[in-house]
Amino acid sequence: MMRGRGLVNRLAVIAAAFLAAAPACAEEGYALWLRHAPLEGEALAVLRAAAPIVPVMIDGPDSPTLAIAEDELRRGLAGLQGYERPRLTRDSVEIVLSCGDEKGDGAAGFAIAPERVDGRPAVVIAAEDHVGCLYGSFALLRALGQGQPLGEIRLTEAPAMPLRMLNHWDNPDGTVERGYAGRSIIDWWHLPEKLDPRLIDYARANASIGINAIAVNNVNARAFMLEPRYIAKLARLADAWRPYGIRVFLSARFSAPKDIGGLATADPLAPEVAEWWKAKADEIYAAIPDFGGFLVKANSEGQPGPQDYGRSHAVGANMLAAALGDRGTVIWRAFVYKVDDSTDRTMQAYAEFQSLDGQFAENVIVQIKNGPLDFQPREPFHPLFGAMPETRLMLEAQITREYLGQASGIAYLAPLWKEVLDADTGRGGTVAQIVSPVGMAGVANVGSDRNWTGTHFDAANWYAFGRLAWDPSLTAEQIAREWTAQTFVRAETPREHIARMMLVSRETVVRYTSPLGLTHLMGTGHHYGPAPWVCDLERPDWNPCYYHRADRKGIGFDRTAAGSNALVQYAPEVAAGWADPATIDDKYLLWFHHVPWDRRIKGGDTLWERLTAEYAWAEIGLQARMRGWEDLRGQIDAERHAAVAADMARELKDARWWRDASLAYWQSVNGLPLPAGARPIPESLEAYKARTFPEAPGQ
Ligand code: GCW
Repeated sequence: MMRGRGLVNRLAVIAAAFLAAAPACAEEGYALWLRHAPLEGEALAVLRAAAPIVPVMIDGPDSPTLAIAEDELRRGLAGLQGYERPRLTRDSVEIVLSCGDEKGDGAAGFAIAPERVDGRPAVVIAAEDHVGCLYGSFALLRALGQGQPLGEIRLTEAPAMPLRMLNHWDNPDGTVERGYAGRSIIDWWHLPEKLDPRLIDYARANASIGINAIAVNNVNARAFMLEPRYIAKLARLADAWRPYGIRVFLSARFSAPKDIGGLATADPLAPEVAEWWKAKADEIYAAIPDFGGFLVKANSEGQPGPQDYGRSHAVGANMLAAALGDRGTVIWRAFVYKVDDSTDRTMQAYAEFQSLDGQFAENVIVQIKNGPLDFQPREPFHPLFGAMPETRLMLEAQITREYLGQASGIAYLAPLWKEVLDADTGRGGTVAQIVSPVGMAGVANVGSDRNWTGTHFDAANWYAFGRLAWDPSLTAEQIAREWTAQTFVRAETPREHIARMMLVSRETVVRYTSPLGLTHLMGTGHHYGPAPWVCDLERPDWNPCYYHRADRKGIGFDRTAAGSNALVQYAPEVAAGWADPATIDDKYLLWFHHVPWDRRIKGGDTLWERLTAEYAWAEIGLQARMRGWEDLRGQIDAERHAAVAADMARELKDARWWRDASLAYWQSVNGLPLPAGARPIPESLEAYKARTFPEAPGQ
């Protein structure tokens, strides 16, 4: 039965919506893509005529989730209609939410269609459960926000992946590992009594793009976050986010039974250890009945794990999985490499995990970074994708730009993630097809900065991550367009301009940091600027020299059969495509091959000429982008225009630094002159080497 509101009630709600929707005074980016800026021209006229501010009807029982959906629609419609005084007419289109069960996670998605309800025109958002209706409400606003007329919106969508997750690398003291947008948004000190309202806005933004799981703390985890006082804090977060369809996960430290449990061991085969985890899980579920489970970084970069007791990853993960039972999931990371292992680092995860295929419990997911190294500006896809058919595999992406300029400049990451998702593994499908039955996790890039992500354009990465986890077949271009329309500007010309600028931005970063398949050349620790000369760190695989292998004759890492033979970890047809330096796609050339400086490569230039050109193209591209942005002055609000212009200026400066320092170093190795006409390098190699950055964030 339709539950409508009485007229008086409706007017009261209209008034409240009207006040709540008072326009923000400055464009600081806080509203993200939920800005709902007034439509213009015909789109505005159509919406105003069709759907005066309020009419949202709920067909069926109410719930906190539906109250949110209703509120979002009201806010959104008010914003899109330019806060006009509402007008109810007999012909007003009503938005009807027809939402089935209160319980449910929205997995069945939603359908939106114009219909007649009780003889009146309506747009019906139908779903099997309330979260589905919430997703549908946001989808309706997204379509309207791009200027689609209300009566023409027909959508039927369901998420492609069950788990659409953010991994926070936030520490309980408020710092964020690899965080570049201020401090953690989670104030553990004042929880559980005080919940920052920002955490509700956070849930809104996440729900609007379909994110349904959040691991709240750093994978380099502190054991005390499993203590009762933290469980109470976590429960407060879970309660706040539940109506938004978001489940909480906790990063768990494998040695917790020893660290906080008073046991002498954390051996996964010791009965008292298994009992300790079981009791811990029971305690968590008593407080958080829908707790998602544990995310674990084990035996990686100094973290404890089952191998400390001679047990495999599978044994460790399964012990935790048994503690959770059918209540939750263990997400076990495959990001591992060892101090005492001289195998090519990019081969170590495969070497440790592939043979464990089929040994992991049903409620274990193995989470694999997009590439075999570590979130570099470009990597080939991880060879474990497709190589563990009996294991649930999930993709881990990094939204925070640890190796791509952090919160400086612009790098729109959807093209990077698409490159991986669309890669054909040669073993049962593309990466997207392999992970779709499970999910995707992204290392979050949000912090306490007013605009959430440090730069305005970094919000596009958060947005794009959610959209791709919802539907990996979306193109980077589509996502850039829809984000731009909702965030900056809807008009075709400037919108296309911005979308195009976004689309090339990551490639530009690749050009000046990691051209032609070079990788991991960033400064030690902070991972910001260039340091290809670093060769003497204790662990060989922390040195840029380990990766570029530049010598007088050539540069690049030979991963063919003559070298580390990393190629053998890929399906034969994939490996064949990369095996020959003459035919491999240039973007992976130096990842897989050591190539003489004077070798002529595709296009006819020598490697050295081409390398120097890559840096120059990046510089030219950035200059053109700055001019293009200048042309948008007046079409974007002044605050954000100025902030982005400053980001761009910083990136140009950094790209020159990357080019100058890198070329100075390569020349010191190969003794070659710069090609004729190249811009001279302003400082000496020694001067670049001497730069230090104690103030660099996120370490
Ligand atoms: O990229 C590296 C980072 C570490 C991080 C690690 C990981 C959380 O430099 O800061 O630690 O990856 O993914 O575990």
